[in-house]
Amino acid sequence: MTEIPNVDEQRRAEWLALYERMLLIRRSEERVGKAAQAGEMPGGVHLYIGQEASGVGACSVLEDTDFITSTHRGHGHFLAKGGDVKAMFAELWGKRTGICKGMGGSMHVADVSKGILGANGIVGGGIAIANGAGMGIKVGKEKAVSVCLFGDGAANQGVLMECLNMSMVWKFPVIWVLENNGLSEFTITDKVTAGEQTDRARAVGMPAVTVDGNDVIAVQEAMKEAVDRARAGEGPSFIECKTYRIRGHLEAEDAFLGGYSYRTQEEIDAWKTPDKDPILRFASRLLAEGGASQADLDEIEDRVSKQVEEAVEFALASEDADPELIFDITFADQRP
Ligand SMILES: Cc1ncc(C[n+]2csc(CCOP(=O)(O)OP(=O)(O)O)c2C)c(N)n1
Repeated sequence: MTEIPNVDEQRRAEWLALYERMLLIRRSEERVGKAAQAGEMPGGVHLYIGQEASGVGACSVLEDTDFITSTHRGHGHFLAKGGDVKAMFAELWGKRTGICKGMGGSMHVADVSKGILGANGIVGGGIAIANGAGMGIKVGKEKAVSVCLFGDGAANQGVLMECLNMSMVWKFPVIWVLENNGLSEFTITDKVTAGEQTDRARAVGMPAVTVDGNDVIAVQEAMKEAVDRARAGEGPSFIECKTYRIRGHLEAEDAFLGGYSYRTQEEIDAWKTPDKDPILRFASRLLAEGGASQADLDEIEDRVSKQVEEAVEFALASEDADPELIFDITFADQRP
């Protein structure tokens, strides 16, 4: 790395690591999108592009012993929490070397050794799982936290109020991280959601904040406070990250919608600009106040590109998943 005088070296290294993690998610998903659009990858994929700062900011203050639950848009969460990129690609391609032996695919990337309790095709499915993990931590008197990453569509599932209430009553160390991207599939959130999301948490007396979800440092700071509170035994917190989904709901969206459009191209383009896109924004900040040079960013770009291409090669060279496994992983001691 290039040496720049008079900079806080520790902060510089931390910020560069945040940048690299966001870029790894972006470049991985661009590659996944390419494969999915070309029909080279099995199954549907929902990309996280545009939301990287929320997941990376949230996971940046967590340890492997802390838990996260994720969504159908889970690749970014998986990588943000330290999931292995090769094992993720192999999973997406349905290979034996995949993180779930190729039996789960895009919507089920999980790695319990890293505290990643799994992506989930059931909207809102992670909410009660995160609450349960929080309960387990509390009962076991551990210092870990459980983080529920969920969307604004999921926030309209009744289970959220049940779990907000329960986590508050019993002071579970749960951090509720709502990634409000303003969309639920092809529906504009404002048309189906009343009131402020944070008021739902405040209704049960839970500390709640709204942050700019495209500002990785703002998310990280809110998370630090919430995690400190949870580890100190002071219970749950709610963080609403305002962000935007740049890609379609799923990669096959155009064919799915058959010409119908729920947003304009101008709206999408506005979120790709250097003052909105979480990665471009953070690159500017790194150069202006983080002590990074363009050479540092270029070096990261090279490293990430190589990592992604190696992951693709690894996945493509791996053997297909073993269909026989279905009997072992679906039912306990039950073979037809
Ligand atoms: C229980 C359930 N209902 C409906 C669906 C279909 N569905 C898939 S994604 C989605 C929208 C989710 O919106 P949000 O939680 O905001 O997440 P985002 O897609 O914006 O990341 C819906 C309704 C589903 N998968 N599961």
